Amino acid sequence: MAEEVKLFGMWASPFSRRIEVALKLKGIQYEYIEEDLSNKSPSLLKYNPVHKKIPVLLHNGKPVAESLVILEYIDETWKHNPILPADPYEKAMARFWAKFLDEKLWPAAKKVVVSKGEEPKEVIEEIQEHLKTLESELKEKKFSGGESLGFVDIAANIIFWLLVVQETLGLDILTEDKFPGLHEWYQRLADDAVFKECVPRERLLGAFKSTPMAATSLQAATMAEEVKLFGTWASPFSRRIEVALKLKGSPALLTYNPVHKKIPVLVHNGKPVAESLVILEYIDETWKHNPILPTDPYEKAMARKGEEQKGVIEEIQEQLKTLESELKEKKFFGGESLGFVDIAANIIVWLLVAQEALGFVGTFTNKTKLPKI
Ligand SMILES: N[C@@H](CCC(=O)N[C@@H](CS)C(=O)NCC(=O)O)C(=O)O
Repeated sequence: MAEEVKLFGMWASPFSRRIEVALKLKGIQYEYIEEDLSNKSPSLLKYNPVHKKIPVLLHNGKPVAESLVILEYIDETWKHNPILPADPYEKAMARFWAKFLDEKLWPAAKKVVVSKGEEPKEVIEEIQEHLKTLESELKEKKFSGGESLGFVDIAANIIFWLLVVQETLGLDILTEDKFPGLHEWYQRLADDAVFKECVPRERLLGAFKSTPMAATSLQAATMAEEVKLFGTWASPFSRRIEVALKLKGSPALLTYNPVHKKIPVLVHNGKPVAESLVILEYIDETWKHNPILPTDPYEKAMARKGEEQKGVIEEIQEQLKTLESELKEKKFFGGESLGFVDIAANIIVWLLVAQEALGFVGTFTNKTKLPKI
């Protein structure tokens, strides 16, 4: 049987571009399926029901999700042109730095796009702190597996997205004089033929310059009051904001402009505000009539806490449900004996303790709700 390799991706996503780099480096033929993330295909939802995100690699009918997991899968399946080092310590270090890129640098870089509209000083400092860490690690050695691209180089493609953001917003975050070591390294990456093919710089610049999010970050506050809500009809989070705006009474406050990006985002006089609970408070403080939050500071604190807590509990329950269905009839995640996931799942014990300590016994999980867990 011929091998079947399919990649569900999205052109602008650094995560799906990582997989393309790896497949091209290995010379693996694959079928690429472009996803519309505002209208995800049934296949994507079927193959990545947990995160519902691209990229997903489908290899002979078996789906693998999460870009770093997919990279390792590719490297173990097709062993030529290795991406990860063979030495266990070197390998651990490569995984460590890839994780650093995804868990530290990327979340900070994302914040710059949805920042308050003025120069996002704190966010820039946070990003530069991470870049400094990366630069000093680079001094010690090259990340890459010697002369060819390695795991960390591939994961570090997010740097090119950061460069596009900085160019679009006219910011100086990562420049040659600030980070000469990093500059030299990413120039080397940019010259690599496979890498070049998988960083759609020009297209990203074009798309990014035309998104309302970028435009609103750049534009100065307009004269007339302008309020836009970016949302989707099905999201309870964007519906929250609609309720608040309607409560404040002026239909003119709300100009619909549904963009299926990260939602909800409220744009007031060119300044974007994200996160539904943060937006609710912003609305309440900006238009003070028909208050939403109590005036008493203690009652206000309780209202904030209650909302936050409800959201967190729902999120935990959702994730436990996913785990429960993954466990199925197995004794352990690892089958008959303890495995990798069981060991990682020790955090459930901490959750049970927290549940008891906070007086939430049975809220997160109990015998009837989640019997297998
Ligand atoms: N940790 C994931 C991140 C993937 C990711 O964030 N994918 C985004 C596109 S860049 C996505 O599918 N978003 C859709 C959504 O959040 O609904 C990975 O490494 O694969």
